[in-house]
Amino acid sequence: MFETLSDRFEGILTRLRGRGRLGDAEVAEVLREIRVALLEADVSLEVVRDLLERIRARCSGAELSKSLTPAQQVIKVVNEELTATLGGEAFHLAYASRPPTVVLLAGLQGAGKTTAVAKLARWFKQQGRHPLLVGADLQRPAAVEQLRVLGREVGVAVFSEPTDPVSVARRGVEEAERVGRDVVIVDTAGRLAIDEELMDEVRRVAAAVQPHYTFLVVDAMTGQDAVRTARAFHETLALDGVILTKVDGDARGGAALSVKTVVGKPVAFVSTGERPGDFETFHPDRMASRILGMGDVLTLIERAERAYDEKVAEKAVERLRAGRFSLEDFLEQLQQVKKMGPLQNVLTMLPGLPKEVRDAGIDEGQVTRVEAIIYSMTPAERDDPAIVNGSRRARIAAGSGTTTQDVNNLLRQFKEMQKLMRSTGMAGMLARSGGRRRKKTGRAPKKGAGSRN
Ligand SMILES: Nc1nc2c(ncn2[C@@H]2O[C@H](COP(=O)(O)OP(=O)(O)OP(=O)(O)O)[C@@H](O)[C@H]2O)c(=O)[nH]1
Ligand SMILES: [Mg+2]
Repeated sequence: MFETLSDRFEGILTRLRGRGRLGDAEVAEVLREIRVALLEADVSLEVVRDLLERIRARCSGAELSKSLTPAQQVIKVVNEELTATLGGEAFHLAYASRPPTVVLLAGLQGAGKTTAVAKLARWFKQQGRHPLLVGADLQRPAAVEQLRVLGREVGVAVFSEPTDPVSVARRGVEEAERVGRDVVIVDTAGRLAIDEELMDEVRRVAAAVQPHYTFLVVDAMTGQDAVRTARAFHETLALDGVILTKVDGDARGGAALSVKTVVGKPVAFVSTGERPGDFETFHPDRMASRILGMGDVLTLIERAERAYDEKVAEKAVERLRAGRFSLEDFLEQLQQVKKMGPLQNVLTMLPGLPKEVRDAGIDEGQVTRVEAIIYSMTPAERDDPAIVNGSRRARIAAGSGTTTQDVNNLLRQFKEMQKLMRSTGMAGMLARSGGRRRKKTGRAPKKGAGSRN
């Protein structure tokens, strides 16, 4: 999501950086370009107007700071206003003082409700909660079974019975109370379009369980339709927020940017893929930075903290510092990074990554080949790749089912990487990102890749 918009913005901002003083004409030109970029990204007209007006007002006068260049000022203003448009603060979920906290998910057919129920359950588990899933979609015979499969995958129990949605939902909450679950997530039936029957059913379910949170699940790929759907649902079902799914597809981002302004409720979570872990809290500020090509370091650090094995990370940093980073360490790091999700997703979050590199993409098959090659090396070779001579190369290639060319490439790239790490001081970088995080959360630094030095 947001690729095209992000490319556009990068172009606009790069040109801007080359400028000195910005006159009214220049500001007007930049605003025009931003407008085109937003409309292309399928952002609703109303939102574009509103956003541009706020940027214009702030760029043409009062708050210009002396410490920033004109271009930096414009970028700062755009970043802040974009953040506001995306909802400002990240969604904060407050638990019911008397558990269970009841969460209801609604939405059109195929939007990703059932998948999101399971993902949300996993998210709650990571917050230390004990959810129960309730299958109140009795429309499709397979719907409850689908939920049970997903529930098993994330290790969360599912309650359902073949009665009617309202009674299932009510009894589901009672069951949670009985067995001491502190969160209940109710999955409901979808329809092809908004019709009275659908609204009526979901309204009755809501009335029966009085959810603390009602989230609408919408498919980001449907663009402005998603926003219209959200508005219609909000009129009958007092929403608390939106769960935007399939943002891993080629959605242009218009929905994410329009929901808050048009519906008045923020995007609370985004679903970024089909796997249970592809789900996260929506952070407007990070998203804005990502759109502006500033990367998304915080999300990356958070994911790294979740996925990284502390001991492995510690060892790697030690060895990096000592200039003893070997292919063995590299292999371990590769496996850690793979745990963070598809490499392509990780790549798009890196700040300042040249567009060509991002577009070239990562060939996951290539990663598997690299692993195979390292597995075929002896410990001594992994420790000191310089000893890998011609006959060793041939042996490694044969052992890994690759060619000597592949082995050569890896060894060359590894050597370049070692050089790069020495010159950029990777260890120092890790320490810095940890410092940022510390400040933000006010917690003592956690031990892990993101905060080690
Ligand atoms: N790529 C991608 N696919 C997703 C995402 N979320 C859901 N899907 C897929 O979308 C399809 C529909 O998801 P469901 O969770 O069954 O949708 P639903 O809203 O429960 O559908 P109904 O119960 O029929 O109304 C499934 O194939 C999911 O795997 C996502 O974030 N990214
Ligand atoms: Mg479903």
